[in-house]
This record gives sequence, C-alpha cells and structure tokens, in this order.
Amino acid sequence: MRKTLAAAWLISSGFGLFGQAALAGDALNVGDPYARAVPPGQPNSAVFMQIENGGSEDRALVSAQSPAADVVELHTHRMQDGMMQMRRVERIALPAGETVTLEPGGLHVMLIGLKQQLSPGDEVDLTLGLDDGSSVVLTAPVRKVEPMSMKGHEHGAH
Ligand SMILES: [Cu+2]
Repeated sequence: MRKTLAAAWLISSGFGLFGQAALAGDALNVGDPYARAVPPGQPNSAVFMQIENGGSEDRALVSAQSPAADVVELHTHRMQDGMMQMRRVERIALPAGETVTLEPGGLHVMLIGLKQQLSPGDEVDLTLGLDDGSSVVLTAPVRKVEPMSMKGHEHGAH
C-alpha cells in the first residue's frame, strides 16, 4: 500500500443506531483508489477503487463528499436500448466478506462540477458515507485513465 494512502486513513465515528456501529468502518478496506485525470475545463470526473468488507455484516455505501466537486454522486453504468449509460444509484452494496470494485465502465463515484484541476499527480480528498452512519476518509491520486473502448458501439458506419 502506498504510504500516502496509509497516512490518509481516518475512520470517523458517525451517528449509528448502536454504539458499536462506528467500529464497522474498521472492517472496510479501500484499495487502490484513484481519480480520472481530465483536461482543464472539463466539468466532471470520477473516482474508482476496490472496497473490501472484511466484516461479518453487510454494509452499503450511501453517500460521498469531496472538496474537489460541487456535487458527488454514486453512479453505475447500465446498458439501455443498446447504449451504455450512467445512472445514479442510492447505494452500493458491500456484502460481508466480499470485495466490490468501482472501475471505468462500472460503478464509480461521480464528481460533478469540478472545483480543482485533476491532472496526474494531483490528489482528491474523498469521504465515503456508510449505511451504519460511519464514514471513511481517503485521498485518491489522480491518474490518466484510457477512455473506454467504443468498439461495439459503432454500428452506424457504412
Ligand atoms: Cu457517472
């Protein structure tokens, strides 16, 4: 694990129904978080990562916040009428004992209305809110992500 990430780990207690709920955050392990680099002027970007739930209870990601963007939403991609489209989701399930991957073309944390430049080498601070009221604070380095392949979408050419 990168040193900067380890140092960025903070588990803050929330307002869970039970006193021990705040401890649930300890069972979560976020691996390899990164934000997509975008050219200056581009309004939106996304953050990806792997979230491992090493605990015995199912958890869910229910919110995200970042000083880097006006609005932060949880998104997925879905095929609709033969087109890949982004959709906002209320929650991202984190089943006990499983690892959920947020990746280009799939689940992601959407940054809408960027307030800072996202160039390779920059960093994005992100707070993930969980369904038990706890939260996870992390820092995601900005990386260049190759655009999704558009092969298979180009049926219109004659
Ligand atoms: Cu999105």
